[in-house]
Amino acid sequence: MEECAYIGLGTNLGDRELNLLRAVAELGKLPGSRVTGLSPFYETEPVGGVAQDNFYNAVARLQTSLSPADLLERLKEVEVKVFRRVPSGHWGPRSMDLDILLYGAQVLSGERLTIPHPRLAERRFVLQPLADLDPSLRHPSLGKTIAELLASLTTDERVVRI
Ligand code: PH2
Ligand code: MG
Ligand code: MG
Repeated sequence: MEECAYIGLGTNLGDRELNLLRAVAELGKLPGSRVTGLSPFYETEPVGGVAQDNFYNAVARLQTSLSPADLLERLKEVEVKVFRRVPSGHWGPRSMDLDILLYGAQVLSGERLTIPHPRLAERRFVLQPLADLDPSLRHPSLGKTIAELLASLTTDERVVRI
């Protein structure tokens, strides 16, 4: 069965725009998957207290027959093999971070994978590009739309469309 998944992309090392473009191309090559939407790219202030360079963030929509666990495994493989991502400490700089934000209306919480992404609702750098793709999309456990979550954010982290 196919599902519609939303993947968050983030990079703050190397050529950030090229990294995003390469990551989208890699998503399109995943088995049983095709990219059906891509948000604008944003330059965003780092969130989480680690002093580091600004990120470029975007969100891609992926129609996929991969299960959540298989999709996660494939995304990790792209991070490591294509982007040579190395451990940089919790929330440190990264050449590419690929996170499953939503997977259809599924809600699951395991040791390796929690869907929806647990910090989705707090992050402007995720909500803004998600809203660009579909503002009426509903968060399956909070019951609010992406547009509502974005409107209720109280933080003012800078998110600039490039
Ligand atoms: N990712 C993090 C931590 N902080 N900040 C921004 N602006 N963009 C990110 O993608 C990001 C972050 C951990 O995954
Ligand atoms: Mg992340
Ligand atoms: Mg990640």
